[in-house]
Amino acid sequence: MDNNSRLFEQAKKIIPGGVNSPVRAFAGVGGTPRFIQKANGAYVWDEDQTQYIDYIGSWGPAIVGHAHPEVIAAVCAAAQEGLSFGAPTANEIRIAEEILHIMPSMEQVRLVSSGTEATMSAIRLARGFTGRDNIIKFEGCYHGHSDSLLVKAGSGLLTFGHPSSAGVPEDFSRHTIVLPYNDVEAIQQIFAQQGDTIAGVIVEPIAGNMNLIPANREFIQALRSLTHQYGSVLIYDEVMTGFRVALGGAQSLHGITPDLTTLGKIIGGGMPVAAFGGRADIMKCISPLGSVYQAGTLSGNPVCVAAGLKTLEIIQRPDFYTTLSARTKQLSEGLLALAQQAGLPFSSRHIGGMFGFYFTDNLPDCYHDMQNADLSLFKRFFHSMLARGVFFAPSAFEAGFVSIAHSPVIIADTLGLAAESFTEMTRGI
Ligand code: HOZ
Repeated sequence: MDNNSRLFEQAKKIIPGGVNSPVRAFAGVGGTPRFIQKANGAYVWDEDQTQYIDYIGSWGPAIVGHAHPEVIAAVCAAAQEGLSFGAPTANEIRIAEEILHIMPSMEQVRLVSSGTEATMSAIRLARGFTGRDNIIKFEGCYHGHSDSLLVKAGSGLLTFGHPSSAGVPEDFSRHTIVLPYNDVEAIQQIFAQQGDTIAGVIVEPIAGNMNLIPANREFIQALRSLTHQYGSVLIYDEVMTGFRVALGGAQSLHGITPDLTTLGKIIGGGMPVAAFGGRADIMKCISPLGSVYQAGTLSGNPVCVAAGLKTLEIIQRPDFYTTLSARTKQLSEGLLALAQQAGLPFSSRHIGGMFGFYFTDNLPDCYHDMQNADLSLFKRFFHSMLARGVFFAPSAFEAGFVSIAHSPVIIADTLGLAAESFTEMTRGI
């Protein structure tokens, strides 16, 4: 038995499903999860010493490549000074200043440890600020696993075909109104009916949890103007897209100023850091200034903040995003051309350092459209690429991530292997 299989069997006995986060279990594609031993640049190695070109990138954070020497040095230096103090540090001010500079819609920011904490806190804050209970989210968008947000969600919930979670009392979810993504009429209608009960609207402005579906301009503008009109809080969940689709996130591409923004992944550079922030008048409702409570022993952890600060410094170097986008385009358009040559139903899109592909000819615009993608073709492609040493996300519903360490040669290698996989797949159709 190989090491990955042996470890999976061992893990399943003591960890539910053998994993500490569901999508990792490979349940969406079948087979044995790879247990990762180490990672460097664009590559990861499993416990059988097999090398893979990695397009998961720790689900987004690894934008400068795995184990970037400057990030590792910053982490080691911070660790020498102590791992956690439970008291404020000067570097928390530096990273807050950096974040506010990159995302000017944020006038104040608070650090937390995970995207789930960030979105959960933003929702509580929107409710506390407005004194209203209802929130709106969109079908197929995933905002972490807090109770109010686990309704018709994307990511692992789509992967496993249970879009809402058990264990969420109906009393909680009845305050979550779920609408179709990119549907202007639906949002207009609900605001006309009950706009003055709506505390906030939370949206993935470019959804990365139903692969990669951008919100269209009309939809985004409707969200902004309706939330203004009714005094609701517009929350941009940029945990995935922040510093990823562009330095300033999706809001910089849309030219929209949300009231609150949630961040995660890249701001920790591979360590657990996330944040929520926005308008100062709203942020002032947070404890200790206001009555909305939120706290965390490891919030602003010094070692994690050191990794985040160094990562934010690297991504602001000249040409970082032009290079990253060009590499992502090379991959996404290359895959599309090869799949079309092979006569397979396929579509793909890319924004900044993020890409998505679907085994259907028409690019989906919402959760409903996604049902047309052929999941069995995805599974075959996933395994065929994995066997050739390329690691895509083990779910048809997760976006892919390119890092600055993915050189044009590495991407060309990936495309060469994809050509083999597509040819292999056409034999079985
Ligand atoms: N929720 C993440 C994907 N959108 C998966 C996180 C993980 O398994 O690490």
